[in-house]
Amino acid sequence: MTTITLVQGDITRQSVDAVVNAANSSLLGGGGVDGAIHRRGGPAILAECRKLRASHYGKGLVTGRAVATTAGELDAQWVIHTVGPVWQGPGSDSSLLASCYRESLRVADELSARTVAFPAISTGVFRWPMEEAAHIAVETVRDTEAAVEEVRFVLFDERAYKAFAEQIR
Ligand code: AR6
Repeated sequence: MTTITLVQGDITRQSVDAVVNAANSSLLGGGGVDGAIHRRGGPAILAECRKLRASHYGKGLVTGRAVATTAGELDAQWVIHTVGPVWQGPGSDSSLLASCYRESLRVADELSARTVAFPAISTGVFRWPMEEAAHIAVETVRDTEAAVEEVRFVLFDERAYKAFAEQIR
């Protein structure tokens, strides 16, 4: 059974087996968590992402899917890159956001990762409303059968932390 924990802070400072990155389909970096992970993790992560683009992921990573690379200099073994959906307003398809959590856990299980840190996927540049994103994140992790022992949601600010805390009460 997977235990859910919450931390307010910077995901690049966590000691875990796998850190999940809220990437974009290019896999070649960006702002937000993605920028922070590549900055602190160093060039080894981008080098592996480029190899993925040159092999199985020629067109990039599809929204809702996940793929792992080294974690470079982070205090983790792997970064699991996933691409969240962009908020399109009310009626946006939340199944793609749920898929990010499910697919990341599937990849984590394949790697035998026991501890996995997630950011609040899609709630920054991709604009998904925090309360709804927190609900989808927690519900999906709860409903997913995984061998992962700990899912740690790492929330950047108090607003995000409170939204997730509301979901695990
Ligand atoms: N640790 C934990 N959470 C963070 C950190 C951090 N160091 N930095 C930001 N957050 P975002 P998205 C929070 O924009 O919405 C990138 O350019 C942030 O406050 O990183 O999925 C990618 O390349 C927010 O709550 O990801 C894509 O193009 C959450 O992480 C695009 O942004 C997610 O914000 C992905 O957008």
